[in-house]
Amino acid sequence: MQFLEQLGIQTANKGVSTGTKWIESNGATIDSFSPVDGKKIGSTVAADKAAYEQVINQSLSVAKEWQKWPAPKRGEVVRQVGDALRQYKEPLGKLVSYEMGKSLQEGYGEVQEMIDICDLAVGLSRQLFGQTMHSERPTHRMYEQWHPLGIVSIISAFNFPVAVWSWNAALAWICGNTTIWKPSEKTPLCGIAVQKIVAEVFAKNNVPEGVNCLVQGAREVGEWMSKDTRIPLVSATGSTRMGKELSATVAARLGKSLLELGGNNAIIVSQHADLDMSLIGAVFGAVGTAGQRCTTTRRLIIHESVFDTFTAKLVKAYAQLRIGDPLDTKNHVGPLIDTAAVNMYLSAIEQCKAQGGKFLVEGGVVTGPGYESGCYVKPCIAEVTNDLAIVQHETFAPILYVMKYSTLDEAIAMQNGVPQGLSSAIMTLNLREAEQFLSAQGSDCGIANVNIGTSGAEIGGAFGGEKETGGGRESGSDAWKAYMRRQTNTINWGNSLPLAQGIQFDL
Ligand code: UN1
Repeated sequence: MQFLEQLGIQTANKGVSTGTKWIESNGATIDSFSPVDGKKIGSTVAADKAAYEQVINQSLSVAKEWQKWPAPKRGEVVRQVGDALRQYKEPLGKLVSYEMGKSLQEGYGEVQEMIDICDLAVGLSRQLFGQTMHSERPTHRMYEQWHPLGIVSIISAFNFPVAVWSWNAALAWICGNTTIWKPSEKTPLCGIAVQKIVAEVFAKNNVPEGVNCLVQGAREVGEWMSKDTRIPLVSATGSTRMGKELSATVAARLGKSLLELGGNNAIIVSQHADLDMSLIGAVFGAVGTAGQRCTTTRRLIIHESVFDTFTAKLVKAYAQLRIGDPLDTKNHVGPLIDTAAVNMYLSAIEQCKAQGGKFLVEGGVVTGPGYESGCYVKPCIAEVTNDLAIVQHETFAPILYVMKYSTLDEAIAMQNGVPQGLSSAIMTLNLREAEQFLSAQGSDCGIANVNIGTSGAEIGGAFGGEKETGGGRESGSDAWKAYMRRQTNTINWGNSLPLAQGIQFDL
């Protein structure tokens, strides 16, 4: 396949790198199979402890030097990374689509998201602002400044195999940190492709070897990182279960973690909604990325007066969905990541039925020519109540739960009545409803939208959520502060030393 060649992906690829150098490792072989056609794309090698140590030591040895680069100079390098990603958008988008299974449109969208964060980071590199305060003492000045942390490790998930890494990496670099990336072991080749693109830009700019590192591996490598006191910040995307373990380990050494975990996102469809517009938001939210986004719409909370009309529209729209090869732009829905995910989808459907869910659109595995990988499933819709155990749980698959409400208070309570708190939306043309949803007593999520679905957040806003979503914020707004340490400075430019709080201490 031409895109693999363009990206320098081979049949066998080393998996540990400090930039331009690729390090030998005796770790396990990680094979990458495409969920699109079940074929093996290539393989890589996980880091063993020695290779991991080599990476950490190299990264540590250059951290101080990189910090001395003025932030706008680091930003200039990130600007060039963005340009390189523009050049590689087509092959990289195709690899994302082929290795992960999302539609080609979404594969390109993911690379676009990388380009967008680079642009944002370039501007930010001149805006790492601290505040100044007025001192209570005469001839004193107070201000705060932001310093780099050191090494930032980034653990990313298969569903956004490149974009979420870039949100972290682009900001971490302009903030003066080095990064060590552990991509998902389900999408390792995306990591290799990106490593090569960035290495070329970094080398051209004489960025020290070790600022951008790659460490392939499974859970074990993540554990090394969480225990490693040389890594001040571990940023991780994945399941709530993983996040709970990782954050406990990082907290035990008083390190920082930045978590982006599960969502159980709902759209409230009010009787005052534009139903045609709501339909697009709901269907894309539920079936985009085959239901494998953290921001996927998992629940629709529909006003009882429009429930039948809206669910009829949904059922009709689902009948038109084309499931198949995501690289063929005629298709809407690609495969799930692997057959383990298919089994979880099937088990969730079983549990939903056993708990009383009534299917309006039946699910099931798609078989036949073109579906040999066994990873293609039918997006389905079940009518439920919010309290069902399966509805409270995030299943990474295109299963949409619909439920009825009669008052907005009740709808908001249902929207908030799950353990997760990532994204939420209301479809309404009624100002009072919209504002109530956005008020402090409204949605409890990190993201709350009006007349937009739950997925597809832009890079400029802070991304993340509350409760079991983990509380972290990445990408825009002031999320950069997570990658720096704050220092408060008080300077006395007078000729006496008055103490704060009026304390007298004379010698
Ligand atoms: C994720 O699913 O982990 O808002 C990230 C969105 C995308 C990012 C999703 N911009 O759907």
